[in-house]
Amino acid sequence: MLKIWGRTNSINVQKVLWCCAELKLPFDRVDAGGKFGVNDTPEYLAMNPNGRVPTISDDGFILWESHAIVRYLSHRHGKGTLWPADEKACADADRWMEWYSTTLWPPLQPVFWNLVRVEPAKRDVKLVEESRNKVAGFLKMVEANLASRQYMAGSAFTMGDIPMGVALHRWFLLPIERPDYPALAAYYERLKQRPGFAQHCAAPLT
Ligand SMILES: N[C@@H](CCC(=O)N[C@@H](CS)C(=O)NCC(=O)O)C(=O)O
Repeated sequence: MLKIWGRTNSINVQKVLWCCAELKLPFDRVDAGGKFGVNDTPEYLAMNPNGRVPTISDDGFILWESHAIVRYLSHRHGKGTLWPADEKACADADRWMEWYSTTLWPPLQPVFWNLVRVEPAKRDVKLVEESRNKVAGFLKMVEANLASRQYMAGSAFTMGDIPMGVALHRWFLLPIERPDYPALAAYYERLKQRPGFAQHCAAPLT
């Protein structure tokens, strides 16, 4: 059976758990990272020298990096659904996953980190405001993309919606000023209806 190492409040672990739920894949999960430790042990580092969560073992095949895992599982078990049959739709979904990593998450991470994980007196307020502004600007692109489609890569839910969904959950729950993006808000509501999101990704931010 598929084994997943990672704490459930990690954005990167949540992507993998949601992906498994969409694919109806059973798995065993081991708490790791944060207060659980484990990811600094020699055994874990032998699997994942990056020392981060998530890591998976698929019958002994070890893989880490959340997007690589989502792509692997989607390709293996979700051809025609999470992994679109149409090559162009597939590249489109993949593009948004890359964009999350290179563009959206780098400024969203410090907003999340400062407002959720750092005690108020130690927050970098200037960085939060600069980053909040950048995120708002970047999400305008997503708002435009969603003006003509229900999901990031077209009319169907794909792997490209998983990183976007967990990022938007943080954006909508953080105590920050947000521009009004109606297509984005409707999209987030659609994602919230998905049982896999509700089960693994909808918790308050911790
Ligand atoms: N690019 C990696 C990032 C992994 C990562 O930074 N994971 C965080 C949790 S979201 C982590 O392991 N933090 C250390 C810890 O939890 O102890 C991925 O997408 O899997």
